Amino acid sequence: MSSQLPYQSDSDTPFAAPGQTPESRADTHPHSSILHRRRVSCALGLMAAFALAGCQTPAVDPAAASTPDEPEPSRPFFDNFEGDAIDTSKWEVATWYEHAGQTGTERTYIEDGMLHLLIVNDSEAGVLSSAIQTWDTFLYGRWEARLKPSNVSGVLNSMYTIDWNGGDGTRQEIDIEFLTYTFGDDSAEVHLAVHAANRDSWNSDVVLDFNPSDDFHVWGFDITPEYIQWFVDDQVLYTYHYDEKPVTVDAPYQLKFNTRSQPGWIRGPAEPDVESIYQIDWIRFTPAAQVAP
Ligand SMILES: [Ca+2]
Repeated sequence: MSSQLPYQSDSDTPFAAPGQTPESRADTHPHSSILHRRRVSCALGLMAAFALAGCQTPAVDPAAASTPDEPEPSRPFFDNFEGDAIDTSKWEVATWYEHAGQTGTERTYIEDGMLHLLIVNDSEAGVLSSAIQTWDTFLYGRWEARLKPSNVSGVLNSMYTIDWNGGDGTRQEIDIEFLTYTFGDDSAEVHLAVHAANRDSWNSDVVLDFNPSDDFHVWGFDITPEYIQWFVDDQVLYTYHYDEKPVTVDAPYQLKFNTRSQPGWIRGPAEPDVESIYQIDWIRFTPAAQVAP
């Protein structure tokens, strides 16, 4: 089931902190070299993606890391969120104000091998939220994350791509968004969307026969030169063909998770002082050419 909704981009709110570029990119940083191969569905399209991407080899020298102008689309990415702290060579942890909430490192942390993103409607301080985004940029390939959204009604938990680039990007964006007010007994919706600056948005609410906050599932999307395909575990949720839709994704982007709240669309804020926790066990990017058939 799908429906057209008003523009609801995860990047639709300006980032207010002076001098900060929240969707910024790093100049140098190390890379994960872990590569996993699984699942399939679009090997031919992904092979084409690889051809278009120029068949670059993965970077192994931090000094050769990407810049905003030179994405390295064949580089894999993986984080299992082990240890005591977020790997800040891979991730920029948000500390700015976005989407009507104040993000902060104290609400963005690792515990029991999971990334935790906490949001609370603090009765004194207002909405205190959290967000994290890759330093690196990516293009065609498969994103997968084993995650479990919060069960607190009135918040949004997201996994999305964004070409922000300090405000100068295309703002092309691919979304998976969990609106927790839709969660019920063995039922829910997941909101899928594609946005870009100066383009109409596309949105779809896919009805699920389970509650995503009951257990961990692997959520993700394939991004190819021809289409985007969202999935949960081995189930395809939607295939978005560019030739039938308003936005084509063709620019490098960062991968971001956040949790936020607002009235209206998200039906927030949540009950005062109730902590909402979004957990992510691991995340992986498999470049197009390395997705197993
Ligand atoms: Ca983990």
